[in-house]
Amino acid sequence: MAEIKGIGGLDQAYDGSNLKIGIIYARWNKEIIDSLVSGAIKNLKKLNVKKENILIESVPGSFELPFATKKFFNNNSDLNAIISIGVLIKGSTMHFEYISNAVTLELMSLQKIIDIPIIFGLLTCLTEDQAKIRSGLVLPNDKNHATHNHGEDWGSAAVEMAIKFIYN
Ligand code: DLZ
Repeated sequence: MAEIKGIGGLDQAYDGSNLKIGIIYARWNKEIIDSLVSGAIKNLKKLNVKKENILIESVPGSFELPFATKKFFNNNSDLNAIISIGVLIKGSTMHFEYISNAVTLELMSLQKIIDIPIIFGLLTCLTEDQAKIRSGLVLPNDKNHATHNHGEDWGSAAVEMAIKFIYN
């Protein structure tokens, strides 16, 4: 069985009680998205980010994430980090290849423009099962398959990045 890797333990204890974190997610592949967003919120709260300091917005699909992440920050410039979440699943056209690459590069370079960390919450999967396994969902035909919710790691990464590089 293939191992699903995650962030593992954090390198130190983090207290996110002074942080304001944004989550922006694309609504395609909703079941998987919901699990990832819940995972991110779970770990933000675990690291003491207050509920009222977690701002959440959605967009139709992953293609919209770079533009919307920038506007989200412009409208909430006190955010210390933003987690941009989308789930792209390869279909029978070239959509997946174009969007995966474009969104990744745009989010990467957007960090330099808005000058806060953007946590890369884009799953780029070849099958829906791959995406489910990486969002902590149980596969209907393989209940014993190991899963890992990457959303939880993204929540932790947002707090670590914000504390180390923004709020200190
Ligand atoms: C059109 C499309 C397709 C085929 N697949 C996905 C997907 O797997 N994940 C996702 O987040 N969005 C998908 N979209 C929607 C596009 O990202 C975008 O929302 C629309 O093309 C409108 O700009």
